[in-house]
Amino acid sequence: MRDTFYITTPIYYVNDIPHIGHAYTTVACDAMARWNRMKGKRVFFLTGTDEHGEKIQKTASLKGLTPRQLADQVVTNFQALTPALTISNTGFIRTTEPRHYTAVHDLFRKSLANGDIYLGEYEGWYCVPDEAYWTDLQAEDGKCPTCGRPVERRKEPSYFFRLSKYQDRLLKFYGENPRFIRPESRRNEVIAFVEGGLNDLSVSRESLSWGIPVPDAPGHVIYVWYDALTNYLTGLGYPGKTPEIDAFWPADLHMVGKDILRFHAVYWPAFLMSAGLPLPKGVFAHGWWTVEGQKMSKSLGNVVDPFDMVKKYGPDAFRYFLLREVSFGLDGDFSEKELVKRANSELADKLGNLLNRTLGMLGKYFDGAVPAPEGEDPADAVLSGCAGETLAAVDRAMDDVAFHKALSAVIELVTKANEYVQAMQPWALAKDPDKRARLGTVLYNALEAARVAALLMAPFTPSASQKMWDALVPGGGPVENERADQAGRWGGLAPGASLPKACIVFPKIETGA
Ligand code: ME8
Repeated sequence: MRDTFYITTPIYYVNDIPHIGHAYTTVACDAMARWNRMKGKRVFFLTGTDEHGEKIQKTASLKGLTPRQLADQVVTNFQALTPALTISNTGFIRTTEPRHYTAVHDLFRKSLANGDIYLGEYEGWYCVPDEAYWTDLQAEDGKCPTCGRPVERRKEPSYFFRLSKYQDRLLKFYGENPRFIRPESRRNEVIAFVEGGLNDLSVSRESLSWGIPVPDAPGHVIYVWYDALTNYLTGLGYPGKTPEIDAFWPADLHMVGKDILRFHAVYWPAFLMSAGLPLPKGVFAHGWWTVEGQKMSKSLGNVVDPFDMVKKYGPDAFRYFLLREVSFGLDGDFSEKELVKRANSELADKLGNLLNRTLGMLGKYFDGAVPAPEGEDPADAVLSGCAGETLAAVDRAMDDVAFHKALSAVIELVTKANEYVQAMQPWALAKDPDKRARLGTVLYNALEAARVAALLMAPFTPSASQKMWDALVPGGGPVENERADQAGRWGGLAPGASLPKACIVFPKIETGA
């Protein structure tokens, strides 16, 4: 098995500030990146901004700015989003960087040279917000089939990519790589789309100046999606023969929203095939959030600002909600009320409470010193068995990009641990000096379950997990440096260690209700 993992977010348009959709993809990638590091892999995690194209040019001119001024202003919000959400990305790419021009030119030239890109004339429809081309049939009512907004008629000389030539090769590739497009339902949609026939794709614009020039063709700029997709290579130093390209290409996972799957699962592999480059191993399309049951839109004024959420609830609760609330891949509804409910009932009442109350008892009965466990009652074996199963369940879930399943498995372990404490009644054991060894074992087991939970939560709630880790493993250093399979094994809590008498990681959120 390759010991590296390359994961990417889409690069975000700089025509507007970040919203929950951006936070969602980035947080999902971060959890995946962190988990793979905890599996001992070397991870490259790329995010960044998509700065060319008609949409950016239009927004800039409305604001009286040049596109570059707009990009330079807005990019700072996306750059600030990563620390705000405790994102562990290793690269950040802007498509206006010179290194990106080099990569796009190289890729484009390869397809020009082999005849896969040719000059023709484009006539059809264009959706500016989606930066997508449509045929008469696709845009039959004058609306974009993806977003429903009006399309514009276009007729201009254009370079085309011979997408039609790749139809069979793409279908063969999907057939041979059933995990390339996930989830399954989306895979079927893409296959049906490709089976329906592929037209050659316009990959340049003459009526636009804000883009990467077509090599040796003054007046033409490269289509923003051709430019944008190439970022995944630029981020590793392509076309240079860098150590990163060697170690990390092809990408393991391009995480995208469902609306931009076609670009990643059809166009991108075709561009790569044409250039003779290895194809990514997977594209996962996640669903969309509505907000309090309504479509999120500026006109409705219900756009969720991730900075706001972090300010109000902290990054851990926000991240937790995003990945816990919906089956990853399906659509979901965002509501602050539900966020607070989940954070209080699962993070504060279950996980936080397990840790804090057990530390409290350890302080009271053992002055904070971890006792050595003695013997194993059936109830102890059930709990340690459950921890082992949880580790395996999280591993499986992450392999399936099913964050909700990973988190519900951890919460299940915590629930079992709380029930164990309730059933063992350490406060009653403490009254009987003959039961001191048993009391020690019970507290050990409860704390050990909290330790395993803290470890397994680290990809999702990194700051809180670190606090829990510091409390349970004094001097243990960064939890993210741990190997899940080793540190997750039952019995890692060190007897004799001196632990704090309290640790509140998830304070209950007051609703005022
Ligand atoms: O599409 N819920 O950038 P972008 C969930 N530049 N996700 C949402 C969402 C919602 N309500 N609204 C948007 C682009 N998204 C291109 C990508 S990649 C080579 C180029 C998601 O800033 C959307 O699905 O418009 C997409 O994955 C992401 O936000 C970025 O959108």
